[in-house]
Amino acid sequence: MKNTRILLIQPPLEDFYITSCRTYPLGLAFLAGYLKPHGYDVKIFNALERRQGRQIPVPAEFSAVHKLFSAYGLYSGYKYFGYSGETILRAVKEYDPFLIGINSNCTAYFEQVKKTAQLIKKYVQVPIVIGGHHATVLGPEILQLCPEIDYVVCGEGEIPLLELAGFISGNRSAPPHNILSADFPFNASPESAWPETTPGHDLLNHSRYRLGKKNLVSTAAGRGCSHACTFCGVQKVSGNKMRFRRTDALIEEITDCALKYHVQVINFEDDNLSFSRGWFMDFLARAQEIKNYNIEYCAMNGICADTLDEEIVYSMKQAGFRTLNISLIAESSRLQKQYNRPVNTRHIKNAVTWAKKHDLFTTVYLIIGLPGQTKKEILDTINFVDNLGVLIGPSVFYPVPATVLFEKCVQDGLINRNTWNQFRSTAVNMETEYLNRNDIVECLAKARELNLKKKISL
Ligand code: B12
Ligand code: SF4
Repeated sequence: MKNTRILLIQPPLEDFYITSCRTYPLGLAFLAGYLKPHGYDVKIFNALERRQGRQIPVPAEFSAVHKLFSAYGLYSGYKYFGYSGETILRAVKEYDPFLIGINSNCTAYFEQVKKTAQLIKKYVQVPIVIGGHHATVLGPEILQLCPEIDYVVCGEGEIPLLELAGFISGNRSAPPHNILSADFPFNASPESAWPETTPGHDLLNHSRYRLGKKNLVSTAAGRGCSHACTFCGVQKVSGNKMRFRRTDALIEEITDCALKYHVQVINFEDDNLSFSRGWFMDFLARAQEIKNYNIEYCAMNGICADTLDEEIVYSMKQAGFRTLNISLIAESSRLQKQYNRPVNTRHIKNAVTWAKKHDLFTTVYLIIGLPGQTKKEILDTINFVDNLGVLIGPSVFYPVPATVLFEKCVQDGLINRNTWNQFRSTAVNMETEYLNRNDIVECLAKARELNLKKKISL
């Protein structure tokens, strides 16, 4: 009998921290949800479902920042998160797939993708394909660096992976679209096609994904973002044309999750969930119709505050949202313009006013250490958010390959494009004429301290 098994792997990672409530392998779940009705058996192995980290020695390139973190009481050390290589290898041997897919979204974690591919290929001769943001933007370099990886998918993976599976199993003779490999020339599909599909939540172990005591599922209602913030990599994978799923399908997915897996929290990982007012209001109205399932909604990736109005915020509350996460990035209008941000302080103030009125717990995200940003501008942003009486969500700037800002940082000599494992917040790897590492970590600690005080008084 023909082998129709495809194994999709979320590899382990090494860092100072992990966001344990957001380890749901959503990209892989979407791929599985698309492949299964086409006759393939699919298994998802999420190494990160094992959330406890194992302390490992701090790599030399992070020892300076580690000392700084310790001085400010941030992070408890450098860790390996996820199942071991042996466990991954055992899962591969047991399942015996004809094709293996590995997620490679983050450039900083490519080393673990490479190690996983190398370990598998040492013992099992199965074609390996990777996809995700990192794979999309650095395909040629990846194939050169890691011959154990046979194929690299660029962009959304559903159609290319299905075509590749058909090609490898002999059901298709034409080379698949949007795939780099030594086997065939690159065959770009002009359309960034997303065949609407529902993630394969049935393949995941739902006791592993929790928010507090509640089972959590992540999903996405749409793809793409029509904005073009210069630091953001979203468009490279999903383009700038917003596409939303049918609300019927989404409501069915949510009801299914509630009934079959006792899910009580649905987390949207969309980049622009409220972009279309009509679509969003329709969804919120439909969500109110299924309130008997007691689902709590959240959008941890953030909602664009410029798309909100009081009626939307009220309807979010009515539907089951308890939190509102919005991104300001920087308070200064000069920086907002420089980074092409659609959101300004007026949008944030309005959203916070409505959220308070309708009792949504709000977090405002901001970035510390952007090129061109001064220490005063960071502290002004922190104080602006603090004075609104909401939680501050600080993130240290990390350069994302193939973005406008990344190229500018390389040009200005601020970063080296080849230091892949540095492109993460915790590397704090970019000092500018206005900011050194100490300033950045000091500001991060300041934001944390203000949050702690607020939590005590809330
Ligand atoms: C949700 C999210 C997270 C979640 C984790 C999600 C998870 N469980 O893996 C959290 C919040 C933990 C996270 C953290 C980080 N993230 Co993040 N994250 C995202 C976000 C917003 C959405 C990802 C998602 O689920 N999309 C929805 C699914 C359906 O799409 P997808 O994952 O892209 O999958 C599709 C394709 O990529 C492709 N594909 C994906 N995998 C595979 C595998 C195969 C085999 C194939 C064929 C195809 C394929 O097909 C899928 C379906 O079409 C993206 C931005 C974005 N919109 O892509 C950033 C993004 C992936 N993150 C990014 C980064 C850098 C990080 C951090 C490293 C930043 C930091 N703090 O240093 C941290 C990691 C910190 C840590 N220690 O955990 C960058 C990656 C850029 C890069 N090249 O490095 C992105 C692109 C955001 C950006 N700044 O532009 N992230
Ligand atoms: S609005 Fe958000 S998702 Fe869209 S380009 Fe800007 S940062 Fe990226």
